[in-house]
Amino acid sequence: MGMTLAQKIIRAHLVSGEMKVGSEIGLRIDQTLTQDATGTMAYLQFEAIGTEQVKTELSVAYVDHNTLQAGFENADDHAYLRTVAARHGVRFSRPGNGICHQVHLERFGVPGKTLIGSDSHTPTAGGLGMMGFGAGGLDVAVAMGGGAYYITMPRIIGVELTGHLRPLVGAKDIILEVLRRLSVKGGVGAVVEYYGEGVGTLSVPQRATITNMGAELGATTSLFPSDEVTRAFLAAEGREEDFRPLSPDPDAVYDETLSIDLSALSPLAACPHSPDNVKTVESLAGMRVDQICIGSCTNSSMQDMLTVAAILKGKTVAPHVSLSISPGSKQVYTMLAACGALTDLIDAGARVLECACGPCIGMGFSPNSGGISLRTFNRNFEGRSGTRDAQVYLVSPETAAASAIAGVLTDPTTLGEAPKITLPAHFFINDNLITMPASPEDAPKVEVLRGPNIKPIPVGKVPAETLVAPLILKVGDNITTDHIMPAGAKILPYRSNVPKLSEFCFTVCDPDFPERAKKAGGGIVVGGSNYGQGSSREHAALVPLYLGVKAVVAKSFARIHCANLVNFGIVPLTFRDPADYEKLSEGDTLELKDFRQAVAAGDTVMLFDRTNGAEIPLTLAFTKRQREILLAGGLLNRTREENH
Ligand code: MIC
Ligand code: SF4
Repeated sequence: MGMTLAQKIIRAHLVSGEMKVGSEIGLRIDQTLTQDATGTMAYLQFEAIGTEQVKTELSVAYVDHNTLQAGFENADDHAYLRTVAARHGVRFSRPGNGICHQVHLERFGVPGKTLIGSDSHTPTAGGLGMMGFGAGGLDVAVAMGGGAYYITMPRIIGVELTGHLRPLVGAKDIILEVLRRLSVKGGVGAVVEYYGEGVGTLSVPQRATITNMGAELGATTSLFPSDEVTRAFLAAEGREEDFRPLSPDPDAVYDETLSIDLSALSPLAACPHSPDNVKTVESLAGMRVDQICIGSCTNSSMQDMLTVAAILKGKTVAPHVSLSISPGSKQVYTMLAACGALTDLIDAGARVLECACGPCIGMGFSPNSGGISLRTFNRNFEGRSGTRDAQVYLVSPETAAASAIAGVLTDPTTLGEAPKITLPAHFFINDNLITMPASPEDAPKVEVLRGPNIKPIPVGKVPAETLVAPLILKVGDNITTDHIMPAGAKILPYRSNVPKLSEFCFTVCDPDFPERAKKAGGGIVVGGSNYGQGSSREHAALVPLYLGVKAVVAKSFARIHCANLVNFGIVPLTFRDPADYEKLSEGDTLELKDFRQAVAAGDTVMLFDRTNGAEIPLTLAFTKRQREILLAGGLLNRTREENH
């Protein structure tokens, strides 16, 4: 039986387990990346593990998230990252060099290799035929130390692309169509693999827009083949030697398939507050908009920026609209300047920002109260923009640019002729903002700088014999890590200061949660389905751990968050019968008898609600490895035990 491309790359990197859908496999990791908002924790953990030099082929530490320096915290963290990277064999991408996923695609991604990153959009690399996974910082730390990365062997969803996009319809519209069909849960447990004659019509950055937002499907990762388009991209980056052709076998068998005729697609928009709440732009056209943001790791390539510049050239942004543009990397930014397109953007009234995540993570540019913001980003979760009652719509750069001029949501295909853009055959290459690490001989002499904002990491505890704890919070379906541990310009500076961060935990759902949790000395959280979707931030586990959360009971969990809970010794439990969710109320006292025994070996544990007498069976779906981690009080404890 033929294999899909994902299966081939997995087979080539398999270090443990069986390639049977649903069973745990361990993968050898060739490259790692971190970004600053998750990187400080990742390197603190790497230091705690005690490995001197990274054992990967390549590891890069990026600074792209916490770039507004409204106090000393972010700058201190940057200095820590710069020095800890130099000390341990990690390349350092300085602030100003760009967004991790865009820069990694340009300068480091290699078809057929594996990459894990402490950021959920690491699957962007799938646009190059590289298998990228988002992971918690601790998993990245372990991989930097040469350890395997564990996932559940995914099923493969094959997406066949036929035809070609009409002018002014973008790659964003393709992935919004996939999201419309599959939903934010549709990719859970799966790799989404693209194939078919339509693939060859898409550039690498367009493919990367699509694989990037596979994260919003809940997918383990997404993948495109590596073909002549990939070769041309790598050649333009001066790295043709990294090219190798990769494709699925002609008789590859997919577990599920769907087919998209690119020629039939029209511009789409994901409406508030979920990336799968997709409607046609045509059906929403005419809606007044207040703000438009173009950029983010999803849509900030040279191709995107040139398209936007061509649409804006000679025009003016509507008087009531504020337009921000963040190019994805220094490479894109300098090329825009060199070809004059930057002038067109500035002249039209765009507020051009530095090449970083910026508004995507609420690092500035929050909309006005109740404001309508169109964004070319990948997430429109409630409150993420920094304005709680803002209404965020996710759209293509084409739609964003057309709407910026009109001042109302506008279908770009109604503009007439598509502007012609020409991409340079050779990109501008200057890696001067990537600092090489010290040599292994000089590394011990590097002083690692730690500012006062860096506080110790909380350590997990072993599960109680019998757990008796209050139900301190009950939430609904699709709770994101932005609900659990909000981000934004005010909170992100505390990513290496868990005690301070804890003041904001779950405040999007309930402003009193941190106080209540502290008073109760911790407890149990109950959630609905797809609990913990979204980002890879392990702070969504670390901070609840700090507040004393012992277990989370949910209908189902998102992959990365579930792994993070286990890594920090918080036990994720699922309802055997989802209807039992209704039987539990906030404030109830819950009892889990023989809890430790169940974590060690059981597949079921009975939850007894002492307040109303309900008895509810819960499932523990853990592998032997995960049970060992939980019994050790977390992965850090276990890895240290193994190393000493
Ligand atoms: C995000 O897009 O939510 C982030 C910010 O990039 C996160 C990482 C983080 O919380 O630092 C992600 O996607 O993993
Ligand atoms: Fe940065 Fe936004 Fe991409 Fe996250 S989704 S890495 S915040 S640009």
